[in-house]
Amino acid sequence: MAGRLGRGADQPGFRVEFNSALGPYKGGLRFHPSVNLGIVKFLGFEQVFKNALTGMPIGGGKGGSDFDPKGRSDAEIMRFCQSFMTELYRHIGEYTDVPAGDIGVGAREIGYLFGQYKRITNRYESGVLTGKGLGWGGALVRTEATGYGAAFFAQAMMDTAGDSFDGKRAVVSGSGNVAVYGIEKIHQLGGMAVACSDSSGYVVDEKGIDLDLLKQVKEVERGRIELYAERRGSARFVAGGSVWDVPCEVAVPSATQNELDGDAAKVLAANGCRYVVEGANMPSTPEAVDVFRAAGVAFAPGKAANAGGVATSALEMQQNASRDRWTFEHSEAKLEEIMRGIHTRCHQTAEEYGAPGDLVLGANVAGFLEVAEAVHAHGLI
Ligand code: NDP
Ligand code: 8G0
Repeated sequence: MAGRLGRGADQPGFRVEFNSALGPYKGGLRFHPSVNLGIVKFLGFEQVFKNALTGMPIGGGKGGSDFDPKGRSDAEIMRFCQSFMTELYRHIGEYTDVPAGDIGVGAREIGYLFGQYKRITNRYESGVLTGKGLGWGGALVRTEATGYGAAFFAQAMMDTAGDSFDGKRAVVSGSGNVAVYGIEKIHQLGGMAVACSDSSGYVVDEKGIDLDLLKQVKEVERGRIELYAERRGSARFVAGGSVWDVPCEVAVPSATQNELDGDAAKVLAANGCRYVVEGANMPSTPEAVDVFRAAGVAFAPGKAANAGGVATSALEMQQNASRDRWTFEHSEAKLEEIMRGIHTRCHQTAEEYGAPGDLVLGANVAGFLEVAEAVHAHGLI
């Protein structure tokens, strides 16, 4: 089901409820000028199989608007979130459809959306949204989960290859939620991220990205990535260009769809890249995936590698339902276990279906079978 939200044709909003065989529709809301119904549908479709791979009871959906939050004041953001929820509230609920953030929608926006839902419905329904603030129903590790999860997934790939993160150079595109916490966990696991980006260009820092500075620039000041290079002697900023020109052994595309094309993939492979782990949703074009396959670069599709975010949202739902709060350590251990489980499942399914090492096939087959079996069990519609 696709819904068109918002008054007036100038600011459309969407929620695509794709499949609820395994649980309530679940997936993020994106505010970005590129958003249209086609993009929301593809993201919702992918979400169905990703959510199945997590092993958690969640169906798949996605939503958003072409509203551009860049340069808007807090008050403008709040008013847009309130308008959006004034239409969306009738479609969602703890047992129906549970949105969260995505590009352009973080903890601030989830707060405004939750406040409006509560105002309209007169219900404190914690489980209606995930990614909530820690003081009012949010879960520890949800903020870090997607980036941390992608790094755990990369580590599982390396373990299988008898390899490790030790001393490896990584390039992580984007500098938003997924990128920042991907870099944090890569550093904790012994790797070194040397470049990241935003839509204006990229920075290269041969001493390794300084995370405190990156968080200050992107999370606190909501500034452009160029500011990072201005404040850090070892870094330089490249306006425009491709972050994939920076040599690395591990590439973690964590910005947006189609950001890594066939040409970029050839450059990465020629520079010795050995692992590509998608933090974003479908950042690699089909041509890029073909290049990686031909060059023997290990490749993890987003529906497996970035599933830690939505899996931790399901953990948030679990904590809300039981009115419980778990510690950071407990939640992170669960996340690592889930990511290792997804890797094992994709790896084993690929072997079982005659394509050893092909995590794209493994993820698609394993996710599809789980959903198809549930749809079948529920009878014809
Ligand atoms: P954020 O909004 O926090 O950050 C997005 C980053 O990507 C920013 O640095 C942004 O740069 C850059 N970016 C976005 N669109 C473009 C574009 N068209 N061209 C170039 N750069 C772009 O989003 P997230 O980190 O949450 O999401 C990143 C990706 O990860 C998305 O594909 C999302 O769907 C996916 N994902 C997110 C999850 C989560 O839990 N947050 C879970 C699973 C997947 P700028 O600020 O200049 O626009
Ligand atoms: O928590 C979520 O439902 C969520 C939020 C943002 C992105 C995603 C995703 O898996 O792409 C999920």
